[in-house]
Amino acid sequence: MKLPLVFMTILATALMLNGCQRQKTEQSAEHAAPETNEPAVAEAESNEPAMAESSAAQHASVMPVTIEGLTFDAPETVPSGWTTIRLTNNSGMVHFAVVERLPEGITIKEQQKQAAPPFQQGMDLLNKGEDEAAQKKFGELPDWFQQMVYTGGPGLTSGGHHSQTTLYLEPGNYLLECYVKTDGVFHSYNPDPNSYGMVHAFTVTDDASGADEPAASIELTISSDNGIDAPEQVAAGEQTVAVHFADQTLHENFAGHDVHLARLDENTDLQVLDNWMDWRRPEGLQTPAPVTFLGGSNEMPAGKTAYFTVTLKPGRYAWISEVPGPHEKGMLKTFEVTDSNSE
Ligand SMILES: [Cu+2]
Repeated sequence: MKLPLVFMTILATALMLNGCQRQKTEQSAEHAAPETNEPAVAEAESNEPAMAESSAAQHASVMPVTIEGLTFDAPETVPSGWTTIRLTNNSGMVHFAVVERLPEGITIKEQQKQAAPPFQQGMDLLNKGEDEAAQKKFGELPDWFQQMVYTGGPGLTSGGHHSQTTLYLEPGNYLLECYVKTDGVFHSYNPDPNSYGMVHAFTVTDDASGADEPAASIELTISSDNGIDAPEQVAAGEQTVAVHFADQTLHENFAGHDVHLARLDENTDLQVLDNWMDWRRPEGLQTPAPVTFLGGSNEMPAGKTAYFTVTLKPGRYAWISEVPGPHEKGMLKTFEVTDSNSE
């Protein structure tokens, strides 16, 4: 995931964003092919946060993020502390919102002008099978790119669905980025140099929200050695999953591991899903997705924890990481959601 993040950086300044994003939306319609296998909005109830009651006792600081087309609509400033990002995906395709902390002096402009283009040009080469030239192109990424810190955020969320992820935000300058691809083009890259891709800049202020850390009903741990460790059976209904990042590492796709939730059906081919998680493949992270994604947590540094709240109906699901070969790494784990009344 890391590579495409760069794209977002450039987009940053809030005021500029609003103006630019509007242009971007119109333009993006061109490179956003309509999806054919995305679930209809009516089907989205499975991950609707029914949190009004459960969260009532706790104080939450909410950052609403709405996706229309290839545009994030989100606040430009949020207080620091525990922050609940509520993602509403009104588009017809799958997206995510990875939160990236920018290095000192770097803005959305640098991200879009210096990082997004090498990623896209490298991807164009990968699509042509020119792997060596692609690696060279990725080598053109600016030094500051290595200093961006990926700090979580809502995982892959299919069109017409909502997802909710809570994380602790320190004061600083950040981006939200989506680098899912459509027609081989990263959402965070806009071929028009005067417009931004799917990136949103925001500032976390010194003001502390004082929001509470959520209470988890399920514990999940991800690590390089043991992959994803989570319960194999989960009761239907609202669950808040604590996603613990025991460690972090750079995988072959220049990204760290993260955790996404997929709802499977009887036709799901797990090998197709496995391949889809590697953005370097022409078919990787390319819309439409082979499953319905319900959110999760993008990668975080070692020792961090995110909380992902979801309402589950009975069925078969998988936790999966956006890394090459997740099954082999223990980062594709299927599990069952059972009717809580039948137990
Ligand atoms: Cu996207």
